Amino acid sequence: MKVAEQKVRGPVSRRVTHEAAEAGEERWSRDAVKALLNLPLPELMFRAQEVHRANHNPLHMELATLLSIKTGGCPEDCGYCPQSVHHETGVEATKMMTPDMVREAVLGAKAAGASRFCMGAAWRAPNDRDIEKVEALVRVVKEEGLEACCTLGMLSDGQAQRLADAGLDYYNHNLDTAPELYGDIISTRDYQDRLDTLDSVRHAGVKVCSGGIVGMGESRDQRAGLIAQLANLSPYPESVPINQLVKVPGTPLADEEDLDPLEFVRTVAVARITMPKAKVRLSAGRRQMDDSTQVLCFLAGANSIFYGDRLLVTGNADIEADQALLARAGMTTSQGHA
Ligand code: SAM
Ligand code: DTB
Ligand code: SF4
Repeated sequence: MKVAEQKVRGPVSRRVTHEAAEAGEERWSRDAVKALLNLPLPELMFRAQEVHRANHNPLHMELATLLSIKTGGCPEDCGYCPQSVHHETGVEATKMMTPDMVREAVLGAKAAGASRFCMGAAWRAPNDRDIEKVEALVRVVKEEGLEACCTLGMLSDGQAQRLADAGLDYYNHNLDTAPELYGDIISTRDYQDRLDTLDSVRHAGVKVCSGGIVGMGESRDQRAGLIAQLANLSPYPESVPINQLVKVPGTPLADEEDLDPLEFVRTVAVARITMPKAKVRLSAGRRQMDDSTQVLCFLAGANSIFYGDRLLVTGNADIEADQALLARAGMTTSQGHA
């Protein structure tokens, strides 16, 4: 089958395991993904462009704005994250935002041209009282006419259903890295917990947003392992954020070596080829990336960016700089030409 013809297919499985991929119940083997990552760059970019153009308007860029609705004080020990209580990063824990605070942020994002609004909370897993409050926040986003996304940690089936009933469009929960590296980065939950939450989200009828982080010291083979896991979800995620590690002082990964930017571009291209219809989002790390690398990522098939002055607690690329970059590249957003 030609890569451009790869389709989302097959029934939604109730329990996805990473052992299933290793047992061969998969569309994309790690070796096949690695073979794509190993292609000469001109060949890889051509293949990614073919798939991108067969499935999307290559000029269009989605703008998604993030808001941290409950910051810091998280009991998990994710090695990359400034919001964990296990790391001394100077991030102050806050209470959850009110619907009025969220509405103000949504109106700002809408005025700046965003079409998707993603609310993040520094929780291991919300409790049912938290979910009730988030339902009200989802309704605020929907009232203002934006797509609503949340990232709140692990969810039960019932919690995912309540968010679905409130109108949630997407739930973000990243696999973050390859299964065998996961335990070196996070010890307080495991890979299967992540897959189980994605399963609950999928079964509640909420679209899945799941991706990972590049630049945490992983090998090319391990980047292939992450992409194969995502691409073998059945169906694969509708939205795939590819984050470059933001090195925050005080986190265990603060001094990680810089990754060759072309490795990041390759990862985006392979996400595009293996998940043809997904929105592939060039996510965290754009502030630290030069314009040319970002444009290479657009050419490799990235068709969404986080847009707004902040990610969750760290700074993002400036809105004016993004508008200028999209205009220079001749690209459009849902508001028309940038
Ligand atoms: N607490 C929830 C969870 O972990 O699922 C939701 C928020 S959490 C901050 C969402 C995602 O942000 C993480 O899974 C990770 O992929 C990404 N992230 C966190 N810190 C990052 C960093 N320093 N650089 C890049 N991505 C990061
Ligand atoms: C995702 O994949 N990246 C976003 C979002 N989902 C929630 C978070 C990036 C966080 C970057 C570091 C920070 O500001 O906390
Ligand atoms: Fe907590 Fe999420 Fe940060 Fe992990 S990534 S420490 S779960 S906020």
